[in-house]
Amino acid sequence: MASGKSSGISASTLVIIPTYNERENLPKIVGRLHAALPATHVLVVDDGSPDGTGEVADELASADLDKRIHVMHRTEKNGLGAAYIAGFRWGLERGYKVLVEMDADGSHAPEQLERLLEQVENGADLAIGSRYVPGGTVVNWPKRREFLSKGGNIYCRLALGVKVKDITGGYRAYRRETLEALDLDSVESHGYCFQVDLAWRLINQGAKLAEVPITFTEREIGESKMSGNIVKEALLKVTVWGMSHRIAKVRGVVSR
Ligand SMILES: Nc1nc2c(ncn2[C@@H]2O[C@H](COP(=O)(O)OP(=O)(O)OP(=O)(O)O)[C@@H](O)[C@H]2O)c(=O)[nH]1
Ligand SMILES: [Mg+2]
Repeated sequence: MASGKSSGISASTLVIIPTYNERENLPKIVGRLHAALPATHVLVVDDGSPDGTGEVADELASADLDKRIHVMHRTEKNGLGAAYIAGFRWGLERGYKVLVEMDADGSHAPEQLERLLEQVENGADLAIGSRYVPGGTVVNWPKRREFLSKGGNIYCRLALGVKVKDITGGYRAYRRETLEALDLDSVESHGYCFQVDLAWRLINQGAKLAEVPITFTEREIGESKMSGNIVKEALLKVTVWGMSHRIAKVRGVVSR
């Protein structure tokens, strides 16, 4: 049972879990979430997983007498970004006050969600669970994967001139007004880049971002959906955003 003060806000929190082939992971993560914060609602956004994750999600939903689990079935695998946008819309329409991004693979510990919610309660527009602030850690990551993530974050900081340490991190809590202020229709990024895209838009709109340390654990079951294309997309877009911003600054169009 949650003991901290964010157990209040968790009652109006929607945790969005995008899934593609996560049939073994999904029941575990939802179980852990409800053990940690029983009042939170969950929206599983499944892109027609061939392994039957969508059906597993439906079973979880119908077995939950408290009706906290919801499932959105999409027919095409359209990437993490599109799944989250659809999930945000669904949650905003239903009045949730905080919308959370959480992977299904166990990398984001539900037991640490309270830390993120506390930041939102204390005034953050977006709380990012961070691997790279003091206290943040990564467990069981191959060196190559860690290098890619750390390198990507350093590149983002340099190219965009931002201070956020884990701008690619995907464990997040958004205050609903934060998402309402974004033009979600115009977000086209798919993989990691989606996380950078939203944070970058919010920083430029003057939103208040907070990073809280998390323990990120490599998935034990199932396959990663990371690909070369996801890395390329991020590299290209971040470079373009950074350069456009610099040009706008030189022209005096933006001040930051
Ligand atoms: N609905 C949907 N979910 C996706 C898609 N791609 C990835 N996911 C989910 O997004 C979450 C993160 O995907 P992962 O494969 O773990 O990718 P990652 O965490 O970026 O990469 P790793 O660090 O290698 O695990 C998981 O819950 C996936 O099932 C997609 O196209 N559609
Ligand atoms: Mg993962």
